[in-house]
Amino acid sequence: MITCRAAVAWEAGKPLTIEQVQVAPPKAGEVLLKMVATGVCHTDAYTLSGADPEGLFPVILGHEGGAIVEAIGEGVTSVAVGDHVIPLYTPECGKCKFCLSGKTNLCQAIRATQGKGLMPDGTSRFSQNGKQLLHYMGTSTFSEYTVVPEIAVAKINKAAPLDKVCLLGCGVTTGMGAVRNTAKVEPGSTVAVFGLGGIGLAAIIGAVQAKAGRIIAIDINPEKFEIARQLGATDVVNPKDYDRPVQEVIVDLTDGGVDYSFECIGNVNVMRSALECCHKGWGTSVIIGVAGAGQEISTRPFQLVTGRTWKGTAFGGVKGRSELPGYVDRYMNGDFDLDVFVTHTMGLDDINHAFDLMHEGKSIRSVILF
Ligand code: NAD
Ligand code: AHE
Ligand code: ZN
Ligand code: ZN
Repeated sequence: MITCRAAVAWEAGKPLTIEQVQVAPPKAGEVLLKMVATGVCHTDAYTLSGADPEGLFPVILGHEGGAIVEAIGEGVTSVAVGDHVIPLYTPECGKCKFCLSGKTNLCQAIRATQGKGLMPDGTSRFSQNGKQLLHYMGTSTFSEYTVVPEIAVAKINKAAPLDKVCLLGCGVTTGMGAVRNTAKVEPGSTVAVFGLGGIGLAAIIGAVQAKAGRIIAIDINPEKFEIARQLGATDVVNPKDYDRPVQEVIVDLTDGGVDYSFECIGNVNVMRSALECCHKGWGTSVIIGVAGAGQEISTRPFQLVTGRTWKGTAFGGVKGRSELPGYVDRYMNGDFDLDVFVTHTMGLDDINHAFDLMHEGKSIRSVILF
C-alpha cells in the first residue's frame, strides 16, 4: 500500500482538495503508475460540475496523463517497470466484439466497471483511512500514483517529454483523430470548427494535415482567434457579431455550407448549428463535445433527408494501444506542436486554479506537474 497525494472531488460543484490517500498494489492484469504530468480537460470540469449522468463521488478525477510504470501485477506481460505510458480511458483489449469489429475504437471489455468508478474486479484501489474513493474514466490521473488495467496503457517512446505528450491522452488526439478517422477529411475540403479549446485547436491541426482548403474557426471568445489562425484557420467567426444564426453566416460564407464540421464545446444548440452549416447533399458534422444529463440534440429531419450526416466520436476514433504510440512518434518527428496547447503549468496544490482558468477562458491546457 502506497500513501501519496491526490486531488479528491468529494462532491459535485465543490473544489478539489489535496489529500493523503492510500493506493493498493496492482492486482493480476493491473499496473501501478507514477504520474509525471496530467492535463486538465473540460470533461473533468463537466463531471465535477454534476452534469455527468455517470458522475460519482468521492472520486479522483483526471484522464490526460503521462506516467511511468512503477509496478506490475501478476500476469502482466506487455509493459515492464520503468516503461513510459499514457493511460487510456478508451482501452484496447484486442479481443472483444468491438475491438474485433474493425469499425470502432470503443473497446467494451471493462466499460461497465469503469463507468462505476471501479477496477474490472469491481473494487477500488483508492481509499483514505479505510474509506473507499472511486476511480474516474479508468485513469484517475490527478494522483501521484494510480492503478489501471494493463489493457488501458499505451507504451510510448521513452524519449518523449511526458509533460507534453500527456495531452495525447485525450484532447489533442481526440481533435486530430476526429478529423482523420471519424470525418476522414479530404484535401481541398471546407471545414468548420466550433469551440477553440484544446479539442477544437487540435481539430484545426488535423484539418491542416488533411490539407483542407478552408478552415473556419468559431468561438464566442475572440481571444482564441489568434492561436486558431496561427495553427492554420483561414477564417474566424464570432457568433456574437451577428444577429442571425451562425449556421446562416457560415452557409453564406461558403457558397452553401461546409463539407465537414466539428462541435468541440458540448452545447446542444451549437451541435444543431454545426449540422445545419453543412452543405446539402454531402456535409458531415461530427459531435465531439459532451453534453449534460437530460440534454438532447434536435434538428429538422429534412436536414438529414437532404444529405447531411450526423456523427460522433470518442478519443478521435483512435485505438490507444496500437495507434497512440504512433501519435507520440509523429510528435517527436515534428509533425505537430504540443507546446502551443500548454498555456499554464502548475503543481497539484494549484489544480483548482486550472479549473478557474478554463472557466474564465484564459487557458488552452493547464498541465499539472507532479
Ligand atoms: P474548453 O473549455 O477548453 O474549450 C471550449 C471552447 O468552446 C472555449 O474556447 C469556449 O470559449 C468555446 N465556446 C463555449 N461556448 C461556445 C458557443 N456557444 N459558441 C462557440 N464557442 C463556444 O474545452 P475542451 O477541453 O476543448 O473540450 C471541449 C469539449 O469536448 C467538452 O465538451 C469536452 O467534454 C469534450 N471532449 C470530448 C471528447 C471525446 O472523446 N468525445 C474528448 C475530449 C473532450
Ligand atoms: N459519462 C458521460 C459520457 C462522457 C463521454 O462521452 N466521454 C467520452 C470521452 S470525453 C474525454 O474528455 C467517451 O469516451 N465516451 C465514450 C464512453 O464510453 O464513455 C455520459 O454522458 O454518461
Ligand atoms: Zn478529455
Ligand atoms: Zn476490446
